[in-house]
Amino acid sequence: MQNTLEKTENKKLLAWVSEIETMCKPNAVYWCDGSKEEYDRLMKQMLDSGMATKLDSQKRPNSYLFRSHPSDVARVEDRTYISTKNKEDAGPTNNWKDPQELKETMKGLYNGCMKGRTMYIIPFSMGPIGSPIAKIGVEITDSPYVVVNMHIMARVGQKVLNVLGKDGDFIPCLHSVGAPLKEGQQDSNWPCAPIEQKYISHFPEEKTIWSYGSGYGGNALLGKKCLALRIASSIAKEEGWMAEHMLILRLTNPQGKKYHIAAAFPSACGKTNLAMLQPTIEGWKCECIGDDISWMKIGQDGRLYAINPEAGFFGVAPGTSYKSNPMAMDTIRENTIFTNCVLTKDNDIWWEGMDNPCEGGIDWKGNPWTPESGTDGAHANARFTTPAKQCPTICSDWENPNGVPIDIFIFGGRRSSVVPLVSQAYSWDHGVFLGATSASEATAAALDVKSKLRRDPFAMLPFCGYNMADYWQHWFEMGDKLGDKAPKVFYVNWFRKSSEGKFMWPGFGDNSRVLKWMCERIENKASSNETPLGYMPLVKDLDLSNLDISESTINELLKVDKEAWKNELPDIEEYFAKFGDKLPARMKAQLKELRNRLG
Ligand code: O2Y
Ligand code: MN
Repeated sequence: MQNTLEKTENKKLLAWVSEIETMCKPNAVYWCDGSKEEYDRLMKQMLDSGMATKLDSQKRPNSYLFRSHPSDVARVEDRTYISTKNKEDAGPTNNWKDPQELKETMKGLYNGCMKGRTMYIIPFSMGPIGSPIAKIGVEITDSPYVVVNMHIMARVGQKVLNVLGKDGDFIPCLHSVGAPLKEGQQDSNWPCAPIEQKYISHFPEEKTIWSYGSGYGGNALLGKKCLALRIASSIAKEEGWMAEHMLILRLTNPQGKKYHIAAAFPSACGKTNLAMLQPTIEGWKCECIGDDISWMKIGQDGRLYAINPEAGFFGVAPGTSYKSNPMAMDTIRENTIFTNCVLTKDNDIWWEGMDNPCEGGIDWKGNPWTPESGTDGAHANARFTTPAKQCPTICSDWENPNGVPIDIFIFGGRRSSVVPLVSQAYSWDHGVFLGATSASEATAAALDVKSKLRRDPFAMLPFCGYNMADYWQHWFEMGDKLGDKAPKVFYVNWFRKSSEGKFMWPGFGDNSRVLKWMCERIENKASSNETPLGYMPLVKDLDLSNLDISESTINELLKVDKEAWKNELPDIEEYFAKFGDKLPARMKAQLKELRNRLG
C-alpha cells in the first residue's frame, strides 16, 4: 500500500503505535496523510469490497452510501464510560468503571482484534491547525470507513504531525470495530462486535480514549463526542476554558454590526437548522460557524472567543429538507458520505421527510423497499458526513484560529407547555441555573400519560467527562473570570403547542425575530418585562412584521404560568438532590431566588 507520509519523530506517538500494534496484531500498519488521493483509494477499496455504494455522479458527485449493521446504528450511552480512580469524579450522570478493571477487560478484547485488518493511524487536529484553542489527537483504527469520515470531520495528516513535532503532546484515541478476521475469512460489509462487547471508554485522568466494537458515528469518530466533548470538557475545567455542546452562528444587523451566538439544545430541537438559519426579517444576515461543538477561551481583551473544533457536519438525515434546512441540503450536494439512507432507483439517496416522495429503492438494511412497505426506508439516525466549507452560509471567520467573540448564550428544550418562547437571565448565575435545569419532554406513548421531563443540563448529559456538579461550578467560576464581559444568557422554547396540539411559534427562519430581540437587549435598545423567569419581551418588543400570528397566540407564548412553574420546583429539587453535597451553593441560591420570585 502506498504511503507518502513523512511520518514523525514524536517519541510518545511512535512508542504508542508500537504498543498498539503489538497488542492488536494487524496485518499491516498505515499512516494516514489526509490527501484526496488517500480518500479516493480507500473509497475504491470499500466499493470493491461491497461496503460502499457510489451514488450517481451527476446527481450527487463524489458521494457514497454505506449501510451499517442493524445493531450498530447510534451512540451507545449504556456502553459509554467515564473511568476515573474515584467514582465520584465521574458523578451520578455518567457510567463509571474502575480504570484498572476496565483496561484489563478491554485489553482482553483488543488482544489480536485487528488480525486480518489494516491498522490506520490518523493524526488529526480539532480546530484549525496551529490555533491556540485547537488540540491534537491521534486515532488508531481498523476501519477505513472511520478514516474517510475523519478526513471530512477533522483536519488530518502530515500538517498535524508537523505541529506535533518531536515532543508535542496529543490525545491517544484507540478504536477497533472488534471483528478480527481468520485466515481466508470473508469480511462483512459492516464489521462490529455484539452489544455486550462494545465499550466507549474515556480515561480523563490520562486523557485517553479506548473504543471497541462499534463502527458508527460518535462511537467511532473519536475526535467528535469522545475527544471534543468528554475529554475536552475535563481538560477545559483543568485549564480554565470551556468545551460545550453548542452551535456557533454570526448574526449581522442591517447596520452591519455582528453578534456571535453559541447555543446548546438537546437532540431533536433543531440545532443544525438554527446553525444554518436564514432570517425572515429584513436586512438581517446569519452565517454558520459550527453546528455541534464550541471550544471557548478567554482572549486578551477579557472576552470569550469560540472556535468550532470540527471541519464537517455529521448531521441527522431524516427530516432534513429544502423546507426545514435548505442550507444543509445545498451542503450535501456533493463530496458527502451518507450512512443508512435509502438508495433510490436512480442511484441517489432519500430519507423520510425529504421534499419529494420516493418511488422506492433499497432501504437502509439493504432490502427492496417502497413507501408501501410499512417500514421506514432510512434509519431514524441515518447521517450525512459533509464538509463544513460547502455550506452556502459558512462564515468567512469559521476557521479563524483566534475564534469569534461570543455575545450571547442560548439554552433551550422542547416543551409543549409551561416554558415561554424566550426569557433572559437576570445574571450569569441565573443563566447557569437555566442551563443546568434545561429539559425536554419525552413524548408520552399514550395521550393520557403525563409527559416525563428529561433533564439535559447544558445539553451535556451524555457528553460531560466529569462530575456534572463540578461542571456547574466551573461555569460559575468562568462567569467570575469574565465579569462584565460575560455573554448574556437566554432561554428559548420554540415548541409550545396550543390546546389543539398545534405548534404556536412558526420556528425555522422566524426564530431570527427572537434572536433580534436578544441583540437589541444586549445593546439596551429593547425594553423588557421583569418576570419570575427572567426578563421577557413585551409583544411590542418582538419584530413580528409580515408574520401571520394572532395577538392571543403571541400573548400565550409570552405568558408566565406561575402555578405551573411552582409545580416544576419539586422536580428540579429532586434532580439537584442527585448531586448531594457536590451541588454548588450558588445553584441552591438560584433555586431559592426562583421560588421567591414565584411567590
Ligand atoms: O449517533 C451518533 O453517533 C451521532 S450523535 C450526534 C452526531 C452529530 C451531532 N450530535 C450528535 C449528538 O448526539 O448530539
Ligand atoms: Mn450533538
